[in-house]
Amino acid sequence: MSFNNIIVESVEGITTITFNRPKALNALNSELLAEFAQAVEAVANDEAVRVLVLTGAGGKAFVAGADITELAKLDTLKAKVFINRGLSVINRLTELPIPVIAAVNGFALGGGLEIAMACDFIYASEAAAFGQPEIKLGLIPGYGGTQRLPRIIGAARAKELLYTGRMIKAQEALALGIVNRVTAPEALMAQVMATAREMAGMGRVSLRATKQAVNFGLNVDLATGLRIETDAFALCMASSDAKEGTSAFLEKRKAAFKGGLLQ
Ligand code: DAK
Repeated sequence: MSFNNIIVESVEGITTITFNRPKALNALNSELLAEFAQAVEAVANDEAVRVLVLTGAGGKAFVAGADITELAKLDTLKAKVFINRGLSVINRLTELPIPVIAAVNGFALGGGLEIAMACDFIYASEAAAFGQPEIKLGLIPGYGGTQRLPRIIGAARAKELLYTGRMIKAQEALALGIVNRVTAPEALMAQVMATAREMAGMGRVSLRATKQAVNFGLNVDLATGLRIETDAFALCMASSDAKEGTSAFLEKRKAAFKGGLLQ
């Protein structure tokens, strides 16, 4: 597959999608969103992919939001296509059965922050900056910003950022819990890849079950969440990975997870 606005690379089960419109700070236009959706779909259908990483080209931005030039020209019908395309790819990201890491190397604004927040977690470079500036355009976030940001940092802190459109730097994002780790810009991808490799070596079934238990559990009461975890645990026990993981421990060797259910 070849694309005009993204780069897709796979190494040892880790696929990296790089947003690649550096002249427009990787802003999301319709063509980029369509290509991104296609690439995420390919990842979803490829059993060999164990971890997905998202990042931005050009060293200045992850994604500086929706393409404002295009946004300004949308009529109602085109706006609907733009909305659906963006929302469906963001939903697809959260539903992927594998870990997804956002490697934020610069501006993650508007739709860019929303994509990053839909990933499982974010690593950022010291040069990163985050914000939901839609209010300054007379808009509000449209890809989940009013919902995910308060869930991550709390309603009051989220409202301050959403009402002012203020940009925050990586260290503040770290303190707020938006990002898991901040690195020197040149160390970002190595750190991300080290964590990706660590996760890629885990069992596919237990990774998927963990992700689903956390994601579904966040939207329900604790008792229901615990039931979701119990069912997910039972599923793992039926997998060859659980047999391999426990046997490897008892035999004092490294587990070699193959994924898949017991025959
Ligand atoms: N769109 C288009 N072009 C952009 C852009 C963007 N979002 N951000 C930057 N660029 C372009 C600039 O226009 C400039 O192009 P040239 O003038 O060189 O041709 C080039 O990238 C470099 O940018 P600057 O010269 O401005 O660079 P600076 O370092 O001075 O400033 C900046 C960087 C990131 C602070 C600044 O560019 C900026 O404020 N950019 C806009 C950020 C922004 O407001 N982002 C939020 C967009 S709104 C929806 C769902 C979601 C959304 C909408 C609808 N539905 C469900 C309906 C999402 C909305 C958004 O994301």
